[in-house]
Amino acid sequence: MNIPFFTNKPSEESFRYLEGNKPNHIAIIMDGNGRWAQKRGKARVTGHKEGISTVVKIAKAAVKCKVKVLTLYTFSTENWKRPKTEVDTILRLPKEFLHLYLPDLMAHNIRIETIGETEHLPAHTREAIRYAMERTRDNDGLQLNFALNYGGRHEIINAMKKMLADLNGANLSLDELDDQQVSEYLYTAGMPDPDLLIRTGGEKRLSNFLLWQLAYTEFWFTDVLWPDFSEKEFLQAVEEYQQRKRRFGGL
Ligand code: V0D
Repeated sequence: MNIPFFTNKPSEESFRYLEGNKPNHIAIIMDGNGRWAQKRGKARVTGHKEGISTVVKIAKAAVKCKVKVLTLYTFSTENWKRPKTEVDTILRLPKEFLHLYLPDLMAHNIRIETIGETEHLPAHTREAIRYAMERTRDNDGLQLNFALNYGGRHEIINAMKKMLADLNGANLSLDELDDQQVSEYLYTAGMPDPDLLIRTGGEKRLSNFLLWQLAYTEFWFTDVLWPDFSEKEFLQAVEEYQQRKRRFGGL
């Protein structure tokens, strides 16, 4: 069957059919980088480096689909448990990414933001991120969120602490506390909840990602490892999303 939304060969042309039930916010767990490298007899870090080129490819695909927010799980609070050399290399990737792709991001009007405990990252990583946000802050196309040193339960605890402080300081009253209020205390304040979550690399779990925000999100899983993930699979996920009916708990 030929589905009118996308042709097999992605081109600017094929996007004119993309309409209706479009996802505003897509979140991705970019898994399988280490395994991609190991399969080729290379060090795991080779896979992480390969993974940054997929990031820019998918960001551009999201721009084409007119997605407003793309949130990528880049470094979890659990990732500190990995071997030190692997962690050190990963923490240098933001700089490498910007060196290679900042002009491309600017040309596509992409704004970089981060969510997570970025203040606990090494100074050189924080500096690269600060520079990225500063340079792209006037871009009003796609918002590209990197979840860095992010953990979903930690985010909720952090929100609870801020809420309790506001409660004590009488800036918040118990009766006005509802789910919209809680959302305002999360890192994602002001953003729509993700419509679609994609996880590459074959695992089917959340791994502490966006626990609150994914309450009604549609999930899409693939065995494809992140360095092999391409516009083709991304469009397939978006298209399948467009054909799903969302009920938000209703009928
Ligand atoms: C490793 C595959 C881009 C998944 C992609 C510090 C894991 C490559 C960034 C990045 C990582 C972050 C902030 C920014 C610009 C780029 C990145 C990390 C890991 C963790 F402003 N890729 N990337 N950051 N990987």
